[in-house]
Amino acid sequence: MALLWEEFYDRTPRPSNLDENEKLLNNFAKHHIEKNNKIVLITSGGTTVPLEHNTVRFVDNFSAGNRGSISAEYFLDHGYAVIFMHRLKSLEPFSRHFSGHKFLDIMNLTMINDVTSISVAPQYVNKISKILRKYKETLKDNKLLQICFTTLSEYLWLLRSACQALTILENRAILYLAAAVSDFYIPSNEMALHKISSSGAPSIHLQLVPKVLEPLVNLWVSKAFVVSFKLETDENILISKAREALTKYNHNLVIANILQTRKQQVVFVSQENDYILSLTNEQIQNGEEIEKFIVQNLIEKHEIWMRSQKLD
Ligand code: 9Z3
Repeated sequence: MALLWEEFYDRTPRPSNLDENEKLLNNFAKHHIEKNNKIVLITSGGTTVPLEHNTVRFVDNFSAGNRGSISAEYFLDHGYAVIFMHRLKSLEPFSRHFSGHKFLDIMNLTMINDVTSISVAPQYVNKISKILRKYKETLKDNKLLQICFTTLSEYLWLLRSACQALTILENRAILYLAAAVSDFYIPSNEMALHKISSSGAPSIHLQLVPKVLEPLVNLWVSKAFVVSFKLETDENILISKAREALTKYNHNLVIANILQTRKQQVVFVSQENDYILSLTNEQIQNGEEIEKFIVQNLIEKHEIWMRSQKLD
């Protein structure tokens, strides 16, 4: 049996940097409500579940952070302010274009008369200046707040605080829950203090994580537009699982995806209907990103939903 979500927060230590993050979140929300902007909270990357307090080993959830970081850039293009809540060292908006060796490949190194200079290789200048211009504009307009988590408990504490900061935006906030969150964990009081000995096969007992989507939708940000993601590896159960989540939590939308095809195809599952969004082979070859279409569709839905609430 999973703990009730209240019991989870009672029993799990509050991260030491949470007060600082709450200040950042509240200031960001206040700034954008004054500017009459909309905000999207994007969660991105996988959570870890430590096996020891002094953590040497942990269980991880799969997510590189592509979905979240790419989507953040498209939301910014559409004028939204973005809270990007991500796993430390997973992909981030803008810098994602330069991750790994790509960063080194774009640089040229020249040495003339013992003077070394570094420049951007000419074939990359257009692309990089576009990204850099958008990044600088985003900073100038204070449109992006980045906060990070590593463990499941850091994620759950931060998520609740971010939701609480967003309540003042009412229906102008979107929650875009793309992080891959562990379903299992070891409660703090059951976790080994030191590195588990390897002198024999350990017996590790994981508990179910309480489903926080329920308080999130009903209590923490009850007026926001909430979108969750459903990840499966078996196509046969994807839609039924997505619909089950939608019925259980009664939020606005579930975006369902299969691990192997997540970059080419997703299914939007809402109270009204299901529909597939996918890239054509030509779009894939042209380097189009499916997040562009996910975000376009979502923003249309958000607009219609906000308008319908005004009429009530
Ligand atoms: C997703 O399904 C994301 O689309 C991916 C993105 C994690 C597949 P990448 O970061 O991958 O681009 O590499 N996120 C939700 C995963 C999840 O844990 N969902 C839970 C579930 O399926 C519900 S919150 O039960």
